[in-house]
Amino acid sequence: MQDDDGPTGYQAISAYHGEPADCKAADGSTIVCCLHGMPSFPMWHRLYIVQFEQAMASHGSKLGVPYWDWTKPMTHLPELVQHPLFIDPSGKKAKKNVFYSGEIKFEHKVTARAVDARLYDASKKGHENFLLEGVLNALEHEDFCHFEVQFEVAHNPIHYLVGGRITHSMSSLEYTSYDPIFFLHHSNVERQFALWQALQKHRGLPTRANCGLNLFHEPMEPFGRETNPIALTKDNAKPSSVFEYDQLGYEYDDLTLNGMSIEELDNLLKQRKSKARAFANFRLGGIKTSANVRISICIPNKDGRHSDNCDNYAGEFFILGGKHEMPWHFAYPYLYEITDKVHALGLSFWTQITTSKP
Ligand code: CUO
Repeated sequence: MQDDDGPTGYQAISAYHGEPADCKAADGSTIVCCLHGMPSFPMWHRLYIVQFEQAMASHGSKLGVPYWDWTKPMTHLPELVQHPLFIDPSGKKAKKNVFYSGEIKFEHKVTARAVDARLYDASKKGHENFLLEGVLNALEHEDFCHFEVQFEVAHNPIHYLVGGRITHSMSSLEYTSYDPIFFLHHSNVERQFALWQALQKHRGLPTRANCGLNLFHEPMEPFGRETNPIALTKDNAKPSSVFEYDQLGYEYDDLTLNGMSIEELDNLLKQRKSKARAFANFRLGGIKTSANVRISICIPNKDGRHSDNCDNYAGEFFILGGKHEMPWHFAYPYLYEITDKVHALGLSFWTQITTSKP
């Protein structure tokens, strides 16, 4: 597939998500086609994994796209993507590992990674693993639109922390899909969406969206175009067509999170929700770049209006963006949990606190 420069080759499939930009914004500007910062994010990326899997199948693969469950403890990237060469067991010869990097042929570049230690440190912190916490805070939402915002932001750190500050890497919206680890990451993100849908069924609640409905009956680009060689994604290009993924011809071997079954997860989420909690609340919009947002809690002075005490780190989250991104602005708030920090600072939940971005 990497050697094929045709419509089901690696270059063409990677370009569906990123550069060369091939879609138009409402104002006529040219943008990349992937949808971020809006309720169709889960459906666009679901279809994209199907596109990749079908393209692999057209080259003779009988495998599904492997998923990387990054909520589990880890000390390195998945073995599959780690090494530039592997030993072919049949011929005992060293062969190029196609999951190690991807060419970006139109720019004569190759993807690279600069893994940030925070990726591995996260899983050393037990229940404070922010990667797992982010997903739990998404799964607890019982309506699609609030879930979607949390879910999307929870997936951003993997991009940011794997790619680092390298342009042709996972951390750039325009080039992320050229690194093969992207597909392992998004296969898992897709599995998390399926998990939320399974949880919703278990809760007796809808698995479809309750917002953004105007978006859902228009084919997503570029899947809906005549030039798409994969009939399955071309015929199901509308977001409304991809909620039931079994109709797209795949299933998961495992719908657990960090070893927890749907029932166990449901119980854990109920427990978490039964306690008093504090959240920092953000209305996020695109800034045409990726970003690492650090949160500090400011404790107000006696006047209740000013603060000389803002040096209280409360956490961080990540944005994935790029200069050719679609203009976006979440219609629902992003909620970052700061309950433990509020307790640690000895504040009551009734203290008026503010957050600042230093
Ligand atoms: Cu489009 Cu992770 O969302 O790349």
